[in-house]
Amino acid sequence: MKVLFKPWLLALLCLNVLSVLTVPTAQAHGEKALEPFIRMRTIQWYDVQWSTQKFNVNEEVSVSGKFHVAEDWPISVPKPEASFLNISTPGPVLIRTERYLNGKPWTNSVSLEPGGDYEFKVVLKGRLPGRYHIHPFFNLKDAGQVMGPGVWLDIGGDPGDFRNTLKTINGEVIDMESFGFANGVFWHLFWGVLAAGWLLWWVRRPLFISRYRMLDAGLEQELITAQDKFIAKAVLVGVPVLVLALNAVTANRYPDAIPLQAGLDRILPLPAQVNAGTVNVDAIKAEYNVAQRAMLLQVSVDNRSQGAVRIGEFSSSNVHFMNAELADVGHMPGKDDVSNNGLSLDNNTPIAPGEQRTVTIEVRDAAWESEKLDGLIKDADSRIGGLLFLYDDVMGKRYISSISAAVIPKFN
Ligand SMILES: [Cu+2]
Repeated sequence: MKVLFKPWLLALLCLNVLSVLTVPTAQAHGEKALEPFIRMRTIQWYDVQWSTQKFNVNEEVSVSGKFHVAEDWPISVPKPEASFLNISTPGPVLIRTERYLNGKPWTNSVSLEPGGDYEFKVVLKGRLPGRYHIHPFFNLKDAGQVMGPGVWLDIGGDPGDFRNTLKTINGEVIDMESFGFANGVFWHLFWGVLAAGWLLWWVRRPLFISRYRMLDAGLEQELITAQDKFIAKAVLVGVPVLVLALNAVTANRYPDAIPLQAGLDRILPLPAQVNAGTVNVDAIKAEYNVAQRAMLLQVSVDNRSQGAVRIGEFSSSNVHFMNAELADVGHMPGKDDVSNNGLSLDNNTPIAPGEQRTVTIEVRDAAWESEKLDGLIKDADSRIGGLLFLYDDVMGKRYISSISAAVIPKFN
């Protein structure tokens, strides 16, 4: 075989390699695709952290954190009456072994209460080695997925070492990686062959046009033979009988089985925070300056706590805007998508106990654009939502307020 040198092919190849090399390391996989008002005003994640980001196959890792369910839940998003916390992974690289909500074992979906705070923990086990981008996320029934903060996990080791055995209620130890595999393959093939055979039985004969002509000629009696009718009757009776018989065989063989659960777990939100009512924050208005990529939030802070508080952070859609003035006190967020020093106040003096102050917060950062949060002003629901973190450094306390306000865009 003669190999021809094709310059255009080489050029194409170079271009390809170049595009791979120059691709930015940040990867998007849909977390920014959801409308900003859903990302900002449904599940508000905070304090999310991983026990480790480097581990081996078979080793356990846990992700824990909290989330607030926004009071100002968007009107167009169905209420979180059935919600499931899951982990987004590129394929079966981890297995989930345990999951908790507010310290309680959590198997099914749960109904979340707007205004409530919850604490979660998910335990996972490494299955396939590699470097993966992983998020905890919520599946909200009829609304879709709301992503939590993402991290990179490095799983080392040998995939052959992976063990996933468990003990059944009868005391039998089974390997979950292969248990029932042959059985599953057999039944898929069995029904597949039966269905394909039934189709072929009809398809092998002349099809639409010729049958239509016969119908037109009044020969419909000849379209279906006595043999066709016999086979149809055999299938009609045989399939249900087979299903019922095999079901009886299975039930007999595994008498102690727990059915797949389809109910809802009932887990109430954490008791109202001790700080509730001690520092009240009310958002008055919000203005977004498109050219400056700056959100101006006017909030009224009513400090009824015992100590002076300072605004340290505004967090929305897993973006943490930190008050640069407070960076020294070490309120750094967890390993989240973005964190920065984009927050500044018109008055940085601590808000004294008993003081009621209207504060203008400027959150100026390219993240509004890069995280596609500025799409808010083009939405039919232009309301911003997020968590405002206030700190009492003397008492070592943190107060969290979920705020929301309608956003007025400014174009100059
Ligand atoms: Cu991600």
